[in-house]
Parts: sequence; C-alpha cells; structure tokens
Amino acid sequence: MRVLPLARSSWRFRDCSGSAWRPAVVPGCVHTDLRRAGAIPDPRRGTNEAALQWIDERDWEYAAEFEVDERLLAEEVVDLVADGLDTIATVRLNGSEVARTENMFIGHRWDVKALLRRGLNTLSIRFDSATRYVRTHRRSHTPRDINDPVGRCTVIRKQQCQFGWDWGPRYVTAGIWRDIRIEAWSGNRLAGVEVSQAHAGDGSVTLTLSPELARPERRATCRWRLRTGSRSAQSGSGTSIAVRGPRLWWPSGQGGQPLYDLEVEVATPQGAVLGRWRRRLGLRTIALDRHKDAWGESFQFVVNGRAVFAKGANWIPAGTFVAGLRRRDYERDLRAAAAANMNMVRVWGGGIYESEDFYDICDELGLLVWQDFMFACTLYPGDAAFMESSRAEAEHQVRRLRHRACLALWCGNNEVWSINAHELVDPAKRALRSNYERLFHRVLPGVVGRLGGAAPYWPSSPWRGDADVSHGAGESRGDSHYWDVWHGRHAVKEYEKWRFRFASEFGMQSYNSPATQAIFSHGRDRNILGASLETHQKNKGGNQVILDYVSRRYRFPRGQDALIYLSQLNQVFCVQTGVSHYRRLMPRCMGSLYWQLNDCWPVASWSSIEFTGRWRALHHAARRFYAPTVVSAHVPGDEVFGINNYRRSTVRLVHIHTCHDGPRPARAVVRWDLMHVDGRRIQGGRRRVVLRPMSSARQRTLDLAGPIAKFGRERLLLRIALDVAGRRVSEDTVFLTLPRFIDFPKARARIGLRLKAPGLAEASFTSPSFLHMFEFDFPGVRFTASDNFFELYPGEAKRVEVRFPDGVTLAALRRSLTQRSLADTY
Ligand code: BMA
Repeated sequence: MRVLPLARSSWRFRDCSGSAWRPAVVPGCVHTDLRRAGAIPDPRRGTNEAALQWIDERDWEYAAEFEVDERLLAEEVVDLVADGLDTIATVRLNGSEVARTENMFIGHRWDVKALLRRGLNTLSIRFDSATRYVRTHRRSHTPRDINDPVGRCTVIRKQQCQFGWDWGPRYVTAGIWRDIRIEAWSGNRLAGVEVSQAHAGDGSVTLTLSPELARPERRATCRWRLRTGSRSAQSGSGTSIAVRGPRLWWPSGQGGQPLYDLEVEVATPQGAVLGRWRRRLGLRTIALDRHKDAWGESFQFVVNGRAVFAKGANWIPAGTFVAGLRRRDYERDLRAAAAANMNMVRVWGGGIYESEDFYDICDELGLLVWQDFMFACTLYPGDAAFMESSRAEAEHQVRRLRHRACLALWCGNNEVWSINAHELVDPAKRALRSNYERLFHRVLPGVVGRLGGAAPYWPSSPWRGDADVSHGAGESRGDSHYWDVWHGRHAVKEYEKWRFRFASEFGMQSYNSPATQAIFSHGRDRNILGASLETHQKNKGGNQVILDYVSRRYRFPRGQDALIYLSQLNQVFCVQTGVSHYRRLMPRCMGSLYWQLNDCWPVASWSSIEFTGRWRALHHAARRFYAPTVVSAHVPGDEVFGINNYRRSTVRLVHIHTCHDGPRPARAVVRWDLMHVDGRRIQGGRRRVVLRPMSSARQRTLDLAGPIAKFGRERLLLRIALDVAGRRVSEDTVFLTLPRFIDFPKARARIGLRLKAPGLAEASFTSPSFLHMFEFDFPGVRFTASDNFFELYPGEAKRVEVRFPDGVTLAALRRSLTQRSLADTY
C-alpha cells in the first residue's frame, strides 16, 4: 500500500461568507486557526467566550493542494482516508463532491481514484455551521436539556461538551480534527486484525488472529512476530500463536505492565503482501463480575482472575479544542493519575473517544479504562439515520480500541437513563423508551458483542440492570453516581449513608490556585464573583455551593487567596470522606471513581488537576487516600445545629479501619495518638495486625468520651497511622468537632532546602506545633512536589522532593518560598 500523508500539506481556511484565505493547521480546528492568525483574542481569557460565539454560526472551508504521481494512480484503488471530520462536512476533490459527513466520531474512507489526476490536486472540505444544523434538523426531537445552554446538541453526533458543560465553555468547533491521507492499493487491503486471547488454567496463552480484509479472500496467509522488551522475538505463520513464557499485564498496583509488540503480515498464496498490522498487546483477561451475593449482585472488575478494587477518577477532554492534542498533553495528567495510586480512569461520555496516545499511556501505566460511548445526560433521537450513524461510530471505535490491554468496559452512555428515567418509564412516552433501548440495549451492545474482543458492555452509568434509579438499588447492584453532596447540598456525612456496589461519580468543586487563575484574569478582574471568574465557573450557582460548604467547615477567611485554599481543603475533605467510605466497604463496594481528574480549560471545577497541570490539594490527598494500604477513621457520631443554633455533638467513638488492596498479605502496625492542640500527647496505642490481600477491616474502636469531657472536643486531635515493615504508609488526623471551632496554634515551619541534583531539591519542614494541611509554594516558579497540603506534627521533620525548571537557582527558590496552614486563613 502506498500512503500519501495530507496533514502536512499546506492547508488554508476561510469563512465561507467571504473572508480571505488564511493558513491552517491540520489536524486542527477553526478556533485554534483563527487564534493563530491573530483574528480572535484568546478564547480562554476573561469573558472572551461570549464575544466568540459568532464563529460557530459561520460555515468554514479548508483546502490544500497535493501532488499525485503516476505510481499512486497505477494502483487499483486510491482511497481518501479521514480519521475524523468535525462535523457537517462536504468533501470535494478537484471541485467534485466526494462525500458529506455528519458524525465527528467516524473515520471515513472513500475511493477517489476517478477524481484524481496526475500532478496537482485540490482537496477542499466545507464545514457547515453545526449550530445551524442543530436548529434545522430533527426538529421534532425536543428533549429537556441538561448542559447545553442553547439546546438540542443531542441531534448531532459531535463532542457534546463543546456545546457547553458545567465545567466547560461553549465553543462549537469545526475542522479536520484527526489525520487525513491517501492510501492506494491493489488486489486487496488488510483493514485490521482481531486478536483474541485464550488463557488456559496452566497459565499458557494462545492468541488467535482474525485478519479483516477489504475484499473477501479465503486463502490469505498470516505471518507474525511477537516481541516483548528485550526478550527474544517469537515468529511464525498461521493464525494461532502459543505465546512462549507469557507474562501477564496487570492494572497498576497489582503487577507489571509487560507489553508485546505484535506484527502481522497478511499475504496472498502467491506471496503478494496485502498489508501489515502492528499493535502493542497486553496479555490479560478482564471480566465485569456480577454474581449473586449477600448484598445482591456484585459489580467488580476481575483481571487475570483477581478481583480488583477500582481506584480512580473520571476523565474529560484534555482541552476545549481537542484537535491536535498530543501525547504530552495526555501524559501529564495520566502520569499524575498513576502517581496518585489510581488504577482506572473513566472516559466520560460527553467528550471524545480519545486518541491512540491516550490509550498507549494507559496501557503503559496500568490504568484500566472504563470507556463510555459518547452519549451524555440528555435524550437522543431515534430516527433510522441517527441509529445507523451511531452504529457506524460504534463499529469504528470498537475496531480501533478492542485490542487495548487497558480497555476494561464499554459503557453505553453517561446518565441518559438516570436523568430521564421518569420520562423513560412514562407509559405515555413509549417511543422515548423504545428509542433509548434500541440504541443502548441493542445497537451498541450488538456491535461490542460482534466486534468487541474481551471488554464487556454495560448500558449506562449509573445503571442497576433495571429501571430503578434509587440510591437503595445502588446498594445492591450496578454502579452509582452520588451527587446529594454538591448538587443536593446534603451534609458531607451522607456519603456514609449509602453502601454502593461501585461509586462511578461523586465530587466537590474547588477554585483554581491563583497561579492558574492568572492565565486568564488579572488585577481587579480576578475576583471569584466578578465577570471574568464567573465566566470560569460553569455550574449555575456553583460559587454559592462552594461558599456554603466552605462556611460549614471553616472560619471566615481573610481574603480571596485564603478562600481558594479553603475551597481546596473542603474538596479534599469531601472526596476523601467518600473514597475512604467506599474503600472501607470493600468487597461490597469494588470501585471509587471521583468526579473529575482533569480540566479542559482553567475553571472552578471538581477536578483534582488544574488546567495548567498544577495539582490541587485533592490530587496530593488522592495519592494518600488511594495508597495500596491505608488507615482511615469512621466516626459514627455527628455534630448538628438545632433550634436557635444550639450545637449538639454525638461524636465520641472512632473506628479505625485498614484497607489493603495489595495482592499479598502484609504485617502492619496500627497506631493512634490522641493529642492536645498544644502538642501534648494525651494517650495512644498501637496494635500489630495482619492485612489480608484485598481486605478491609475494623481494627480498633476508641471511645473518647473521657478525654472529650476532660479537655473539650475543641482541643483534641486524633492522629492515626499505619506502618508496614517499619515504614509509614498512611496517616491522617481526625477532628472531633468542626475545624472552625478548634483553636489551631499559629506557627511558622522551619524550612530547609537542599540541592540533590540539577533541578531537584529536598525540602524539609519542621514546626513547633501542629499545622493542618500545610502548604508551601514558590509563586512564579513552575515546580512539582512529591507531596504538599500535608499535616505537620510538632517537632517531626517532613521531607519532600521538589522539581523545578532549568535556570531557577536554589537562592531564587528560597526567595519566593511561601507557606500556610489552616490557622493562617483567618
Ligand atoms: C456528572 C457528570 C457530568 C457533570 C458532573 C458535574 O454527573 O456526568 O455531566 O459535569 O456530574 O455536575
């Protein structure tokens, strides 16, 4: 096959209503091209979003010239291949129409030989306004909109969150968003290979190759080569491979991620090569295990026969403009996920099927992928063309991703069932339900079943296998989204009310650090309630919700920076309460994916990583609460405000739990120390324990009624800790009242900074008294740290590694260093 890349041709674009041609980048989109041309201001800055909405009302044309030679034309078939067109496109070659497209998520292949000529050819692609399409198509489909402020984004197969979401701006893009090329071939073409794995009881693994050819060919033969790392290659012919000394791929934390390079060459009996197919594979089995048990029906991922507690977060697109995102754009946040001890990310259904880079990195890091199909929240149309387009989309994506080691699940949609259940079960609206069921219970699972490889299918998230959307149902089966905390403004304590089988969404917003806010706002503009920052808060009333939760827990802050810091502490408190509860519930609950890992632009959001890559306090905390072996406290009592605001507390017992999801048992020591806020140790204890693999256990219950009566709950801190082989693997501080009622001592930490290697320093922190959620920063320096937002206990040194960019000196670091803890916020 001959390949002529077209992305690197010199592309130009114009507004069809009459602007001049400007240079364009492919893959790319109109917004980034306009920005590059200096024709629009920075779409991320201030309130610019409102002024840039005209872009999606226009039609845009992209064009490029390319040379075709004799040899290419000598092939029998010459295909134009477009991996992704966004979205309502008319493709023309040398003035003649090739095709029209309406689905951003489908790859296209058109035989254009008849339209090509030797020498110079012109390819032009016109993108009609997607917002006009939405207004003029499927007009009888008028669902209740959840996230699209204008409405009806579900009538088009296009990245749904581009139309606006509760963490993302409305930028409805157009463009050639994935690779485009010419492929010329004769006789036949290898389209792909389906590889199935058979794992036998004795540990042997056999791969079966099923080549898929563009034309029927019964006598094609396969030659293959299989390699892993430096180990010697194995090669042979035929469609069956008995893997020599197979090494299994495991999710992060459970074992290694050996990846095999498989190369398959398919040829005719006469020896004419029809194509080569190269992919990286991981050898593993994966199942979604749903067996009847004491609580109802399990919902757990079983990898290589081992049930794995899924620890992770939800993934949204890595940028508002997804065209042209590169490996490094994904690597930053996925590495951060693995560094925070996650083993799963959920590619949420309002974004995109991610690029190969994304799944490459997940394969390498051992991050399982829960893959939604791209349908979210609002009801979808049910006409034949829509179904057909959705089927073609699913076939394209399933074929593309089915060989991935990381791929754990195909999920039909995000929340379409749960949000619309009342309508879907309404007998007067039968058609809605039958449309829904056709797509999510027949078309999509049909494709996965037919083409899918190993990964199972689940119709929606959340879903319980039947119509029931109550929390109670989630306690017995399926997966659950829990938004009573945040959207429902319920008490944080209510996380502990529900014993879900799998928590696939829950979360709390916080504000961006001032450093991230600075990339889109400045000076007087940078006020969380001003127009600029309100543009970067997409949840209606979101600021009020943050202020509400912050004010429940912390004292009135002295300024905006203190409020930002408190919002991040509150986010840690909420998400940690949820995650720790779900981990303690293991094996009843077998997964915790918080909302959300990343951001697509700088915004107040539920993410633990800011758009700039800076870790919010939550991401540092995630590294601790997702550690393989943790100690956590369950405090059954509560503090409530009654008539006339009198406060009553029933907090007295503290249950100390351990959770261990390592594959081997561990000997550990659980420790607890009750401290006075002034630093005195009042009482304490320790206990040797053996942690079984995949276990959660209550190790000890403390009754603190005595010390509470003697010292007052406002003056007590309970430090809990877990040591394995003499090393501290987990610790936390338990308060017996709200932090705003505790008189934390104010102190400055002594900080030492020592250069360990170029760009790497060790910082050590010591404080004379307890500092809660101690944060250090080097404003103006882009640094990363092995830890931050941690507890500093009196007189104990804490050491942290700090990486900083070239050209920054230790002296400059020292000069810029700042510190704070909770007591500094008021
Ligand atoms: C969830 C998601 C998103 C949304 C988030 C925060 O339910 O599925 O639709 O962004 O909540 O509201």
